[in-house]
Amino acid sequence: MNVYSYIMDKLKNEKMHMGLIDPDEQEPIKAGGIAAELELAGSDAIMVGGSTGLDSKNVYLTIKEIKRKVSIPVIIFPTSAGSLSPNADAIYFMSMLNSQDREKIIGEQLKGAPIVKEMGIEPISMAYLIVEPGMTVGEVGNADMISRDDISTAVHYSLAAQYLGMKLVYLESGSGAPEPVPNDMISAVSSETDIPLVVGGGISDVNQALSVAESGADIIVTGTLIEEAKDIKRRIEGLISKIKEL
Ligand code: 1GP
Repeated sequence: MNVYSYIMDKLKNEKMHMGLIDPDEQEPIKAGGIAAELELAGSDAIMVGGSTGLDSKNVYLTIKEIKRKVSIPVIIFPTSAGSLSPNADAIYFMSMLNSQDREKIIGEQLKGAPIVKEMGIEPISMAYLIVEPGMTVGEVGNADMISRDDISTAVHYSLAAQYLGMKLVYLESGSGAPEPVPNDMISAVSSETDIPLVVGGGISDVNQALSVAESGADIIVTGTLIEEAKDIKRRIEGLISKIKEL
């Protein structure tokens, strides 16, 4: 399966939801169960990743269990070149463009590129932009965070990503952020750029997901909401069906 084509084909007709599973948060077998509920709820792909150092064996075992349970694509959302695994369908080959560390912009990618080639995983080039408050990923990534009212900087980074040939742009306010990326920033980036816009961080209910999607996000990512849900399918299926009605 070519995951990029799958994403682009789906986006012709509807918005997408991707559920984020952090391999450090549960045993692989449980991650498989969570993924199965997400697929039943209508999620379009499973992203596997976290903000802090992940052990590649754990990533491998988690993806193995997830793939046993679902047919939707499993995409690595990498922390570093050390957290890659050959059994994923694709990897977001991403650069934190607003990091102050060369390592996060091109260093990990330099280490990861030959591993991705060797493993034969499909790379999907993505700009990763950290918006305040940024939470753990903003800190770990030493991001020169985009202020919540600095819409033009968000647009300029996103345009630069497009002109560099990146396939997706991800506006990230950080896992567990008290609020998602502001709606006016999402709508400005969406209207000024031509590549699909992924938005995540702090989306904790249907209304927030809906306003993020209505503002112009093409792909909505939720992680904490899934981790905290008692009944994942019930909690997520309404959210997914609402964004797909747009
Ligand atoms: C983190 O954007 C994702 O990289 C998801 O954030 O955990 O707040 O849903 P949440």
